[in-house]
Amino acid sequence: MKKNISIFILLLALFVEAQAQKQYYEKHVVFPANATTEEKLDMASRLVPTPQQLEWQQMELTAFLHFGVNTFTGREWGDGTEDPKIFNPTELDCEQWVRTLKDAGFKMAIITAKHHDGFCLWPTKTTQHSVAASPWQNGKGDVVRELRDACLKHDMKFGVYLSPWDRNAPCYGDSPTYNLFFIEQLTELLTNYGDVHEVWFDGANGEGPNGKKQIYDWEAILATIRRLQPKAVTAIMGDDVRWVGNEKGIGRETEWSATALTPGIYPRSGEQNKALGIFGKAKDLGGHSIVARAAELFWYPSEVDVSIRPGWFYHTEQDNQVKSLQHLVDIYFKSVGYNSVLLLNIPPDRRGLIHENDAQRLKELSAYLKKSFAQNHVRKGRAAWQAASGAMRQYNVQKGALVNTFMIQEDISKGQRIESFLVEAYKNGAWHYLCEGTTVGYKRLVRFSDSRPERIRVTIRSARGMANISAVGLFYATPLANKNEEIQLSDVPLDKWCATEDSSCLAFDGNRNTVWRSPSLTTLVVDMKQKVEVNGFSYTPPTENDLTGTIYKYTFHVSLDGKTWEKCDADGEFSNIMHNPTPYFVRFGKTYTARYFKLEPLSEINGEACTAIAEIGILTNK
Ligand code: FUL
Repeated sequence: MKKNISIFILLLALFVEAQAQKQYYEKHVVFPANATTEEKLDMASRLVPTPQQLEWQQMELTAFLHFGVNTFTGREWGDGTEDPKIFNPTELDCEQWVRTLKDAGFKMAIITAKHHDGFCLWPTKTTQHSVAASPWQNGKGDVVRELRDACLKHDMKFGVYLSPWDRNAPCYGDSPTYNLFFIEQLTELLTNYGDVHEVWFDGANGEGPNGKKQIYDWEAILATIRRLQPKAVTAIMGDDVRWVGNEKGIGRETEWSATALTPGIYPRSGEQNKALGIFGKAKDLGGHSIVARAAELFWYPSEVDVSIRPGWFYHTEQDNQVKSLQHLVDIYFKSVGYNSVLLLNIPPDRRGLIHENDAQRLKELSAYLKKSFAQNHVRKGRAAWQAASGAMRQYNVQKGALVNTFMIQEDISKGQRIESFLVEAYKNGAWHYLCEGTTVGYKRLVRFSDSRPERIRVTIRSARGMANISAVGLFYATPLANKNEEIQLSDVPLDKWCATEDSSCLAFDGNRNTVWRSPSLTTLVVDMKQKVEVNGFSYTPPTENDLTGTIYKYTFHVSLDGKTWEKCDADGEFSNIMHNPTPYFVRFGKTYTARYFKLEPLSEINGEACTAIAEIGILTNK
């Protein structure tokens, strides 16, 4: 009898334990009004991804394909006035895109079905501004379909970027009408092309205070996606995938997928995020103090989007500016290795192909990653480990193995729980510090200098409840030399140049790290001291930290005598410069003979009255 009671109690205890373990919150959790910080952290530890968010995270490498009228105009943001006839790729081959990506280890391709210019890469019924009005395949072509078919054939997941901001649609800004128009476009994309795995809406709207103001009906837009493609994740202006906060390819070392950041599309987001003092670019989105003050949490993991080139669209002059292998590897460690998914943009060229230079770099990247992660030198690194704060586990290491990279993964289907960890190596009879880190999540990679440990021990310094560690690893990633991606910003030597007001001007000292600043919107006038054939210029904004003064709209003028000026035929806008502060190369429609030039800022990125120029250069070569 006594024995039976003990068995019963044991079973009951196991049952209660199992129930407690099982109580997970999928994607969203609301804290009871009187919850203590401990209770909140416990609930936070049981917040888990939806099945599609989990599948998305496991992809690690995804690709963006920016393609459209900008590919043919050389712009980054089209203004919607482009003639659809300019869209005419000569050798478009979506299979080449997908094969290139697949061989490089990418699991999904996301196409800009419509960028801000409003030009649609599929023959939509909603507007004339589409491939149907282009000479490509006599107006019978459909880029979205071709990519879709190639993805199906090569077993690649497929996603669409549909820009909410539309500079072509006449109804943009007439909110109810445009919402219907946008939902109709979305409906076409989500019904006619099979499974869509990610829908990407970006938040850009550069029209500013005097432009058209559109109030989006996010609820109806999201409901459309849930109805038509329930398995798709919605990104950025969505609530499944969060923008990391920059376009440089750099994630956060401390990255909580379980975050207090309310997705921007929820009407309550402004108020809630402000009350918590957090925003998309904030450093900490889910630490103790934030959870303590939050009323709800979201499983809202980070996606790192960055282009393999300086621009998002293909520009011939950037053929030699494809990011170096070293740079891409660094991006990999700071995205995938920082609990994020990497969304790397590889823009097809005017032929409609991934350019040889980009394809070559992708090959190098995949060879490097394959080689680096081919062999886990930790023995039994895949054995599951449940660890509370303070728990420690020793691992044997393959004899004599040289390592410089530590990997640790949590089984996030049971939540993200680790707050910090320490790794030590046993060598020559003693334990030595090897590396440490904060959050883990799906995957955390930490690099350290070369070592040959006999054993390692991993300590979970702090966890929210019981962490579920699914893998621990040690690898060797060959260090790569820092390859200079320095680019030529001016075809005309700068040494004789003179600014009319300031002869030692930092705007043309050949150093991108020094910035010429003015406390007003100031026109920079330069005497090049020689006559040159000018067909463009480059503008480099301050690229680090303080972007204040970055020019958004401008005019550019040239002169032979410094008195009579001619306005050059230029875009007048450094599109997307706020999020992508890299050198901008502007080519004019014609060549001007000039000795003087002036750059007149019309507006600053945040509407401030100040100017900053890190470098300015003159382009002469076609
Ligand atoms: C930004 C856009 O403005 C860029 O052109 C690009 O599409 C990038 C991925 O998102 O917000």
